Amino acid sequence: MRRVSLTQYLVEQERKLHHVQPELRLLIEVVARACKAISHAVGKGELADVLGAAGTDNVQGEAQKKLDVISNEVLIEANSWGGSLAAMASEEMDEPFQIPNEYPKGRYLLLFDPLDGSSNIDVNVSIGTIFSVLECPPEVTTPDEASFLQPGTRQVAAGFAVYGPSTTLVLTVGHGTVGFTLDREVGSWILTQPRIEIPVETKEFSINMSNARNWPAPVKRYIDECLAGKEGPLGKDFNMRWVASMVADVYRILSRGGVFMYPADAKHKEGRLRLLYEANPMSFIVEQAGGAASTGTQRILDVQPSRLHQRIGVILGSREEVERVASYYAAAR
Ligand code: AFP
Repeated sequence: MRRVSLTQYLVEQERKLHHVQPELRLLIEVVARACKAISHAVGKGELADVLGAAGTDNVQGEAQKKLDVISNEVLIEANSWGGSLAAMASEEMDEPFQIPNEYPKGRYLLLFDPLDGSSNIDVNVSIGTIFSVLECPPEVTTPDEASFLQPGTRQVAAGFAVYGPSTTLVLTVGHGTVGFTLDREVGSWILTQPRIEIPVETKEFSINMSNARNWPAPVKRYIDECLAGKEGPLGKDFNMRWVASMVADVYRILSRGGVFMYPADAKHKEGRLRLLYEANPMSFIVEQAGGAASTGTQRILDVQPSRLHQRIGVILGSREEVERVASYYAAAR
């Protein structure tokens, strides 16, 4: 089999399809390189004293882990000097990060969740990094929060890395979704899934069942029907998985189908997941793989963000099931 590296893949996209500009290619390569460094730190674990709490809270009042802070620093440092970016925004930082004056500014905005699945860091379960790329509005020289408040349809690239049994990188530049695996000895990302397609229907659902008492009626209806199995209205037995790292749950859905749900509910009124750092990039990736992503009442990618750290309800994965859940929301209105 011909081994295609990330660089080669991006150069080929640039040459054949002209939809990856050199500036965007450099940006994606730098993010992927930072993910390698984070993967390395994650892999060392206890040996490098990177586990445990950092002793600080992020803007959302969540206790930060040492690896949250390290991953954020790695991404900021790696992406400050390349000249592709106008600014960055991170789930772990209150305000947008401005590119230091000593470096040239570029046309893109980078958003990231440096280490998704923090609760899994100390227990050696898969975690990851999620990123999204937008164009900086043309008239803006010093991007502020408003510059980042663009609907997910405006993303020019999105991806995520999973630090699991193998280290993988899923990427879309708006022309399908592809996957790479890190060859750890060589230090190179190799294209291992040239075309990811989510099966249209599924028999697997992914939700935190401990929130059941708080769910809205349409979600309760759908999960009750899944649990009813062959004898129920859906006529098939379902399986359930919940890793509590969105990167790992979405990776599984990209590999073998399924539906992932973290809806807005009575406890998480706006939803639990972050629109700009989690929901938008994952929805872009899932749609590009033939799946669907909805809040229950609206396509996620069409949502106009109102705040940088906004949260939102998320239902994504196999198209048929996402549409079924959305139809239950419509019926309940
Ligand atoms: P963190 O990034 O704050 O660790 O949260 C992980 C996450 O945003 C997402 O990756 C999981 O799907 C979800 O939260 C898990 O939430 P619960 O702990 O409520 O199940």
